[in-house]
Amino acid sequence: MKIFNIFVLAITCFSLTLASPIKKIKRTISDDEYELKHINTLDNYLAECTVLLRKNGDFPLSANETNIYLYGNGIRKTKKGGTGSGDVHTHFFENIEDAFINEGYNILSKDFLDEYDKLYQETHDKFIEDLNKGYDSAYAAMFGTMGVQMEDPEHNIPFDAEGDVAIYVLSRISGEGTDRSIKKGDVLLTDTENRMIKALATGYKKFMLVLNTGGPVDLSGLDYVENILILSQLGTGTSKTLVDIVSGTKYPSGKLATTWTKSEDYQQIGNFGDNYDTNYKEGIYVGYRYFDSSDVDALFPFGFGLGYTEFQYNVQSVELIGEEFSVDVTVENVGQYKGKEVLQLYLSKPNTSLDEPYQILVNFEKTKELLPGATDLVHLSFKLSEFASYDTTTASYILDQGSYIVRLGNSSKDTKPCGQINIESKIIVKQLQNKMGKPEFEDYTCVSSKKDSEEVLASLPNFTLDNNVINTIVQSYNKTYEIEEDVKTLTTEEKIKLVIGTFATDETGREAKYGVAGSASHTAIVGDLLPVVMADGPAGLRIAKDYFIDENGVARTTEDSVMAENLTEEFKAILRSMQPQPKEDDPIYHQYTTAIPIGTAIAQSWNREFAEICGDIVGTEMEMFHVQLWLAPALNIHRSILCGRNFEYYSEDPLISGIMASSVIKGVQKHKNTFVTVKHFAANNQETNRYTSNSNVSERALREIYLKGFEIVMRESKPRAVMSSFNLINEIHTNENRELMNDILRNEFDFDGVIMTDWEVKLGLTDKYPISTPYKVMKANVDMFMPGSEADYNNIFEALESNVLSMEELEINASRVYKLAKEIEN
Ligand SMILES: *[C@@H]1O[C@H](CO)[C@@H](O)[C@H](O)[C@H]1NC(C)=O
Ligand SMILES: *[C@@H]1O[C@H](CO)[C@@H](O)[C@H](O)[C@H]1NC(C)=O
Ligand SMILES: *[C@@H]1O[C@H](CO)[C@@H](O)[C@H](O)[C@H]1NC(C)=O
Ligand SMILES: *[C@@H]1O[C@H](CO)[C@@H](O)[C@H](O)[C@H]1NC(C)=O
Ligand SMILES: *[C@@H]1O[C@H](CO)[C@@H](O)[C@H](O)[C@H]1NC(C)=O
Ligand SMILES: *[C@@H]1O[C@H](CO)[C@@H](O)[C@H](O)[C@H]1NC(C)=O
Ligand SMILES: *[C@@H]1O[C@H](CO)[C@@H](O)[C@H](O)[C@H]1NC(C)=O
Ligand SMILES: *[C@H]1O[C@H](CO)[C@@H](O)[C@H](O)[C@H]1NC(C)=O
Repeated sequence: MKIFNIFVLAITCFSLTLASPIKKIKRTISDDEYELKHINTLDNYLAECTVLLRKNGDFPLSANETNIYLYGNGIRKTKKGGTGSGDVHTHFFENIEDAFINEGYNILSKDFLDEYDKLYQETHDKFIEDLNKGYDSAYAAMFGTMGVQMEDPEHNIPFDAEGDVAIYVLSRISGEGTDRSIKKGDVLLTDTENRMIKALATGYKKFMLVLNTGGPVDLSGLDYVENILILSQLGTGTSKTLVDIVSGTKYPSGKLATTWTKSEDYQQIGNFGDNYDTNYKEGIYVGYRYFDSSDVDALFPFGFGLGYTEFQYNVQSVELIGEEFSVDVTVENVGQYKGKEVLQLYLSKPNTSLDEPYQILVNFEKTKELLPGATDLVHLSFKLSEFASYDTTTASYILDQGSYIVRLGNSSKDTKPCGQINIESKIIVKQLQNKMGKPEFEDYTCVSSKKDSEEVLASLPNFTLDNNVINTIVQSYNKTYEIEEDVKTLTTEEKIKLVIGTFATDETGREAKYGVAGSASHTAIVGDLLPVVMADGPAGLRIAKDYFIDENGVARTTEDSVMAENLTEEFKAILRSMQPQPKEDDPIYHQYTTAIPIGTAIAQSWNREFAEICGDIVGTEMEMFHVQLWLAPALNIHRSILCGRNFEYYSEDPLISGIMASSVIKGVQKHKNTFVTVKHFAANNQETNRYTSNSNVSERALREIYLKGFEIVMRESKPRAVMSSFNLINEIHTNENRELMNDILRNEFDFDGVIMTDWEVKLGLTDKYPISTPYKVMKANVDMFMPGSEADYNNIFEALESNVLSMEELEINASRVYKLAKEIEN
């Protein structure tokens, strides 16, 4: 039953991605200036995304150390990013071995690498065969195998156990559709990896372990490894960046945006990945909020990262003006190498009436590049009201009476008080209404045993907040929406078409004609409106790399879907045979795009300017290829390290997530006619059962952790579209939840753009929760049901006929889509 339904839906989806554009630039592989330009721009920054976890001074290498041994699954199969909709087509990607060779290194471990390749190929062939067994159609296999990862094979391939310099690159990949797991070959090292790393670390004069992964692996028990670098997955420039760091041309200056520690030390207070219900019992104790409060010693804490050099910092002055606290700090490079340091400001709130974590991040700044001996002055500030706590009993954001300690540090484990603010009586910052329902459990609470000594407190600058500087905001929920006059003149058919994605209605792909090969969908072509073309991200702009123009003038991709990557040749051939193929003399055009770093790596740079540059590159390529709406960035929270899609997301902390996403958005939206769709709104923190999963979460945790980043983004960068998530929250589909979409998103966060569902929300077949229904989604004030189908059209039509949905309601939602499309035309 399930398989059958997937089959039907898959066809809609598939035909969409195949048929495509026309009024486009025809590119050949030689038109690569834009790519080279983008690669060079990124090259100046990529090392800032890498995090040096341990160092003993052996790296960077000196110029004469050019003979090196390279080991590990990441040397030839280097990962530039994750799988799924985040995978982009770039044509300049090189693996780590080639990057070292290009920079003049002599690789001494080729025999090993050749043997490993053979083993990998055999293992992979068998993996593909086993994986596809049991599927009776190519479509079912395509969906069923999505994101499933092959475990790295154990082996006994001989290697040189002694030498001068060895680098071991360990890769892991994950992606949409499947979560990671705590097993060897994923979060844990395989026996072979452990054995080889130990031998190399002890047998070589210099050894570095490099992690080419999208998220944490468990590094406990590797105490003998003295140089560890998180290279992460940096897109097109991944491999060259490693070579530049090893040679000293560049230096690492990233810091963790998510805690890396022993797998069993991550909090498991709530559950993860269960069939239907995921209970966020840990409440607000996500990431460092948990580690810092419960005094669990993380191996590598949030905000941690070394450089080749060392820094010292000294507070120059602190002040409280109105409700804004600020601190000026000098940072001096006291080491031997160039570097950049990131300073972080945290706030400890009093637990007068609400339980509070030990501290929360309130701002951060990165220094400019500092030569040895050089100094920079860094200014950090924050407004108290932006970090008020949500009190569910009064449905308000409050700053409680008590003493607030501001801490400055270079990681969440290494913070020192730099100021104290007293609030003499409770302040209600914002009066809201509770909107999101209530789970059956009470959130976990935790009282930290850490205490600041009386001596330290007495020596701190001490301020008292004047309560009058914060005026209580009373939120109203009565925002009204306008209907575009032009929309009223459309036919009912046209209005409905505007609120669903454009599905191919006939074999020539008439409706899809104006899309771009490999794009995700576009808005309806009604009247004189041009379609708004949508394409995936977030690791760059994802469109087809090759296409030809068919006899109807439709651009069609010739390539296999990336989702077909792990199908048997037999299944692949079936899919290919259903796809139009070019005639012999049809020219093939290319649309390569630049792969930017994964979201987590962008966050690790702690560099707003760099995040904006990433967005700028995407925006430039969107303009070039006539894509108007990027289905990114994605800013869900790293609730568990196991979420298969974490690499697309930024952090376990909502502030850095919101700030990084805002910077990316500014970069994209400064281009003409290019806009973003922030996703997945909200509390979408696992891939297992993603269509049926219900996130049971308290209103406080939702607001302080899971909605916070979106709130920041709405305020800072005005994204033009939002995509809802697959999951339910407290048993209601996010896309059918009017409280979430209308009351919170449109009223509280003042969002005026288009809201769309994620693709194929109807795959949510379950006995427990009903699937999303197009007309209910519309009623919740979501504007587009994606990717749309004839059945969706009929569902809305019938709701209108039976007056379950009014024409006015439809017109309001259609107006927003209409407005966006109209803007693009002009
Ligand atoms: C490499 O050069 C350094 C000086 O930069 C020198 O101390 C070292 O002995 C040289 N090593 C080799 C292997 O030649
Ligand atoms: C196919 O399998 C490989 C090896 O496990 C994996 O890296 C890749 O992500 C898979 N591709 C897809 C689309 O799932
Ligand atoms: C606040 O912390 C103290 C210990 O420092 C604890 O006894 C008290 O229960 C906490 N109050 C709340 C509301 O969590
Ligand atoms: C962080 O700062 C402290 C001083 O507060 C210093 O002792 C420590 O070495 C620094 N750590 C890093 C990783 O720079
Ligand atoms: C800071 O000021 C508050 C309010 O004036 C006072 O209660 C507190 O004792 C002072 N703390 C220190 C350490 O001076
Ligand atoms: C909306 O509600 C607020 C109070 O919540 C009220 O002041 C305002 O007049 C209302 N606006 C409309 C258009 O009803
Ligand atoms: C999830 O929360 C709902 C209430 O919103 C409750 O009915 C349901 O039992 C909860 N699920 C679990 C597993 O606790
Ligand atoms: C559209 O928006 C209006 C106004 O918020 C809302 O009442 C309605 O339910 C939405 N749905 C449709 C189909 O118009």
